[in-house]
Amino acid sequence: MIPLRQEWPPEFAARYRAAGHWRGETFPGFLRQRAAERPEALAVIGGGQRWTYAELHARAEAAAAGFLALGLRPGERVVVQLGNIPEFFPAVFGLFLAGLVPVYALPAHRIAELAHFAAKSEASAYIAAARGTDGFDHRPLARALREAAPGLRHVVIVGEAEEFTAFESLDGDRAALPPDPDPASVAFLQISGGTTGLSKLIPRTHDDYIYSFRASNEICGVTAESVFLVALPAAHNFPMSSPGHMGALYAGARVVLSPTPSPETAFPLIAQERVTITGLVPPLALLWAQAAAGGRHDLSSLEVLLVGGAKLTPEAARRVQDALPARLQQVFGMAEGLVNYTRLDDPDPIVLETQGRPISPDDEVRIVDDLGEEVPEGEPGYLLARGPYTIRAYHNDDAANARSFTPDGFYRTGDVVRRLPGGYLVVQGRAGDHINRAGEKISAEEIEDHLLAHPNVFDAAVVSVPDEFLGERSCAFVIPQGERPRAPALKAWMRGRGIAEFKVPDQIVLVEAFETTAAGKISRRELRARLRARLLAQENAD
Ligand code: OOB
Repeated sequence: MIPLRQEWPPEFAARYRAAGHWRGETFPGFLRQRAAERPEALAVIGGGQRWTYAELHARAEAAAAGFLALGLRPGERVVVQLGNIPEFFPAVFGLFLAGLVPVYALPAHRIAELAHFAAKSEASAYIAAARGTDGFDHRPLARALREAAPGLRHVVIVGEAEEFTAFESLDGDRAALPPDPDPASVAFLQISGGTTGLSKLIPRTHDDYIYSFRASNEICGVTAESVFLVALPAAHNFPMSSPGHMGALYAGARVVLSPTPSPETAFPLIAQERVTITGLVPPLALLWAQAAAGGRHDLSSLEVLLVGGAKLTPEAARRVQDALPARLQQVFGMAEGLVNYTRLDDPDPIVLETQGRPISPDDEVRIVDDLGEEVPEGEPGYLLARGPYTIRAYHNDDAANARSFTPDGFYRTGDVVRRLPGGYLVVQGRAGDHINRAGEKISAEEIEDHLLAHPNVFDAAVVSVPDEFLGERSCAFVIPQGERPRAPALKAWMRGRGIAEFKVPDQIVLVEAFETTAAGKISRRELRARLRARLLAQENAD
């Protein structure tokens, strides 16, 4: 197994420790401590369950002992694909307690993505629910994954497990649990948005990640009295750590799980559980704002609404701020690390028009031009970031590491931003070729690769187009060969490739050829840019 590492140069690590950012805390350690301090306090509410901290800890210990009893060994990686169900927490903390390493898949991922995560992380096990909150049956998917990933020794299923191991049956000897891990070790692998090709794996340490949500709690006002609603998928970095369910559990607060983010599901939960804080992507925030106007549910407990994952325009921000009782807080973050927030006491123009400023005084931000030179304040440039919770490397991907990090350890975010006085950032766009579809990131290259596998596709280029509701949607330009494929059939065929539904192109346009320049062939990036421009010009003309 390729060892998991995330290392900062010793002088940086020493600085982050001396500043009190890294405190030597660990996931198993903090849950145990909360369970000891406030055993009777409610920790997790959802799926008809209400678990106290003591219960959550006991369930996590049973799961941990059960994982070891199956023969899994500390250091092994486990792909976790659980939606917003309470078992997410004993599963994940059970893995932490057993020294196992969760690899967080999203509920929408299918065999193509799962097989990639399993291979890249050398996973030994897969955990899913028999049926997702959307009704999707994960057992056939588990069978396909077993075929695709021969290293996978175990499948654990929440609910009706059929031939697999039932999560509920996990148990074993608590004395077999390993001691708490090294706080500098890798706690889990997050999934990158995948700007180029397939998603990369992001190793995050106990020290760095716990710092990011402990500091987020402070910035977002999360205390033991808070009630955090998980509306977005729990495995995504935003609802996990900004300040997220992990921030909430760290604070000893309550976590409420909404199986879907729709107002119909979430609003009654907010009213019943007196939810104080939650996070949404912009299209959902607008939907909530619209639905709140109906006034059928008491949302008065909502103090803070975080919106991020994709750009919230000032006009949309105002609508959200006006329609909901909560204070709006913009958040601009990335699973690789750097997270920016507008502050709760910032004046309206900052909250409505910027994506916030970094969490930490030790976050270093550089905004540079094509040559890597810093641009003047207020000018747009590429955002580079380095700091106490921003990774220095992806797992097992030399090519991506060479591309994505500067020699002095800054992460190239791929975002184009402007910096205002006070360090506030305004996201202008991005350098890379991905589509940000309502906060879900899609790599153009990955989708083009799938399209090229079709016998009647000669070439394909995938671009983002502005979309009123989604922010951006995907459009695939396809040059046919042989029999002309029809768009619906091509979409259906894409689904058959076993990819997440959000990656299936929203629009398919057949063209005879891609343009070349007088000088000959143009780069893929330039081609995508030209196709996008042509489409927009055409739409405007219509
Ligand atoms: C969050 O994380 P990822 O890893 O899914 O995506 C990161 C990318 C950023 O590089 C940026 O391109 C975009 O998503 N993004 C935003 C944004 N927040 C994220 N673009 C414009 N405005 C924003 N407010 O999406 C994520 C992670 C932690 C907290 C919040 C979001």
